[in-house]
Amino acid sequence: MTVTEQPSRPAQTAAPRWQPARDPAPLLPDAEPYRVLGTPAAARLDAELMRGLYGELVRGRRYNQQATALTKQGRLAVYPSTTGQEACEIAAARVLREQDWLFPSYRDTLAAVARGLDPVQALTLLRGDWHTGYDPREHRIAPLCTPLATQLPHAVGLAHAARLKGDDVVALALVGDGGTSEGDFHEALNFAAVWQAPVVFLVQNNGFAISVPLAKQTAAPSLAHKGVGYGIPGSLVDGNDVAAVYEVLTEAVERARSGGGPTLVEALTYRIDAHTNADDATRYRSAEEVEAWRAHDPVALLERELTGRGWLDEAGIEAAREAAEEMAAELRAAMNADAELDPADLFAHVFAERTSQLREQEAMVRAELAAESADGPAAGPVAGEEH
Ligand SMILES: Cc1ncc(C[n+]2csc(CCOP(=O)(O)OP(=O)(O)O)c2C)c(N)n1
Ligand SMILES: [Mg+2]
Repeated sequence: MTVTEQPSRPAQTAAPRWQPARDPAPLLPDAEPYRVLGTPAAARLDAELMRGLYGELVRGRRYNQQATALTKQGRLAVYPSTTGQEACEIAAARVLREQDWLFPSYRDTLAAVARGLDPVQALTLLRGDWHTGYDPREHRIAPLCTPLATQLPHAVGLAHAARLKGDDVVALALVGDGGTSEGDFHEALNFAAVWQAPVVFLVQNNGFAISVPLAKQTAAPSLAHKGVGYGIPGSLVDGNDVAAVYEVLTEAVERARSGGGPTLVEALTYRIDAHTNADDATRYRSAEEVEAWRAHDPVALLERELTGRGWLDEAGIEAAREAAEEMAAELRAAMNADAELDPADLFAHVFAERTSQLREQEAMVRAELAAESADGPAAGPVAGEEH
């Protein structure tokens, strides 16, 4: 006797239908990362746009080298380099309009610089000089975010609010592979999808979260697949192919702008340098692995394509290098000047009303500074503080 034949059971009603509300197939990323450079698709590229991106990549590479050198000279406290990841950084900055917002992580000073921020301002936080170092509203660049993935819900909130107000604003948020394991990643993607917020998430999968390789970070088929669970299209792209990243992000930004909702883009790339200057990457990865990725270098990939097509010549390469050298020289000079800092600023911009703990800490710092100074107290009362 089958279960349905049992006489004591009530008449069987039709099982409630629960079907996926949406067909997941269109949300799935392709199996292979999208590429343009070195493929027939490169023939339809805009030569002028690509030459511009090439100049920015060369400048970006030089910026990474210079900032790293500044850590060795004691002029920068810490620098998380994006050497090898320049294509993602540059493309992310370039696909946005002026009114849009960029939400960077600590690694993404280059994206901020490519969006037009003064490199010295971009490095202020990493130099340990001041809070953000720039006015986020002026540049439409959120503060560089050190707590992993917390920039993502902020991006969603800003994008959703702009949409409610009828403002034409897209938010593009950058996050690392490790950041996708954070609760904030989940919350941000879920809200973004439910609200259809105009936001683009760009995961720079550079293979590692400090020393933790991706295989120990996730069992997902790819990070782009994570979008499907939220109802967000996932897209996989070669993160060292600037033409491909530019195209995929442009499409995602346009979709967001036209009311089509969020996109999750996973860019496959590699962190050529250590996590920061304080890290020794040889302890957890092989020289062979690094060399293999050096052979897939974003600057070289584009250079090869452009010179092969006759879109870039030696003079063009030289001009890009000279412009990059000029930027590096300016950055060196600016960073070699000592910043004038008031230690009391540490306490001045944390809360609208200072807490008793902050007041105690401030008094402690003042006392220490006074003790160190032969001339007596180091600083007067802080503006706005009641004494
Ligand atoms: C909430 C939080 N937990 C831990 C850390 C310490 N931490 C700093 S960077 C990092 C690795 C992040 O890796 P990933 O997201 O892949 O970014 P990448 O540094 O590779 O760009 C960790 C664990 C942090 N900053 N914030
Ligand atoms: Mg990483």
